[in-house]
Amino acid sequence: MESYVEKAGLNDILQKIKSNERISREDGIRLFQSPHLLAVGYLANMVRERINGDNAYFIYNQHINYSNICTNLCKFCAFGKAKDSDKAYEMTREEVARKVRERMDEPVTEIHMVGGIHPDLPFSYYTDLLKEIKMIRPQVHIQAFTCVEIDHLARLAGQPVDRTLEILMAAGLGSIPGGGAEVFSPRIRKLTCENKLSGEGWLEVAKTAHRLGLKTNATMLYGHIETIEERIDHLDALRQAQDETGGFLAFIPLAFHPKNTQMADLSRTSGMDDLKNLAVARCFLDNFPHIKAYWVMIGPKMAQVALSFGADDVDGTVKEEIITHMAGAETEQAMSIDELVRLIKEAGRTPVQRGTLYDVIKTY
Ligand code: V47
Repeated sequence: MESYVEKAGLNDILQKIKSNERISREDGIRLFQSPHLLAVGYLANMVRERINGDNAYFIYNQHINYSNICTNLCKFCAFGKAKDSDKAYEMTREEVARKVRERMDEPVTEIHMVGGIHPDLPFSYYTDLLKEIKMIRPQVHIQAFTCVEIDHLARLAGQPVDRTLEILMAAGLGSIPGGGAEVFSPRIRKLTCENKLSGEGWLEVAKTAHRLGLKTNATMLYGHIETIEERIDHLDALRQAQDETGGFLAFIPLAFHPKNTQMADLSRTSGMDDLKNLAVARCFLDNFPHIKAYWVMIGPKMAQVALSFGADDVDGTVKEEIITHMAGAETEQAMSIDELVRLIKEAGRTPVQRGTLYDVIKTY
């Protein structure tokens, strides 16, 4: 394999990775440009193995999207709707409570809850949702509200972000998911999501959360109009932020789904690109503990293969995923523990059911 890496012209990067030396921006660009997928995967696999051994993680989670009403209306998004759209919805506290109660007989350990930037729900709506969920299911970890929503909630609360987060934590917030990062590049944001919080703003919210002891994830939406350089700049900004705070848990590359979006003329991502994004991220983000292959977006088969290309996590049971399915995902809505365990075992890894903070619940 190492002679193949050498033939692929990546020997210098192999040597850096072997000696645990950080790879540069230019190295990252070369990895993205290389047509030698197996060579890039070999490097990523080395890093994965060093950090996570044989473990491959999954979680028993439930997704709740409390509202799709959004003032940002990003061009890549099929989920967000204007308030007056006939497809707009907004759950009451009782409706969210019903969703939680419906699954009380299942061993859900995490509720993943995100929505849009709603024009007029008050701050109390959000704290009430957290409190309600915790009242019904006190042990559950609530991973909710992207950094973009948190910035919006701070404006609603009329408080700085750190104080807002403290209020949300007191109401039951356990950690923050990785959405809303998209691509930090101002060029991409202007072309695809000009109303959205800036990349710097997103990073500032994440770092503020970390300073308060809240863990967060990070994502990158790839496969639309971004360049390789813009991808690496995004990863570089995340790597620098992680050097500062150490508060990121996982990085999740999100494969762009064009259907029903304002960018519907673009194609879906290729298998090559899906694996490359995971593998390059694993090599570049040497300070991120976990790289997640989100099976909902790339399909369970690709997520399985991804476990040999740098990923050590496949997300979880999910159920009722809306954001990707509105944009044309053909994957199922849910996977069972048995299916996830089989997928991971077949890939030669040890399935580990985890809590949100990667505490081990059960090793299979
Ligand atoms: O922020 C929107 C992206 C994100 C599309 O933290 C799209 O563990 C693809 O962030 N095609 C929400 N992606 C999902 C998300 C997430 C999912 C699973 C786990 C975690 C985690 C985070 O989905 C949005 C946006 O970046 N998105 N539209 C689309 N058409």
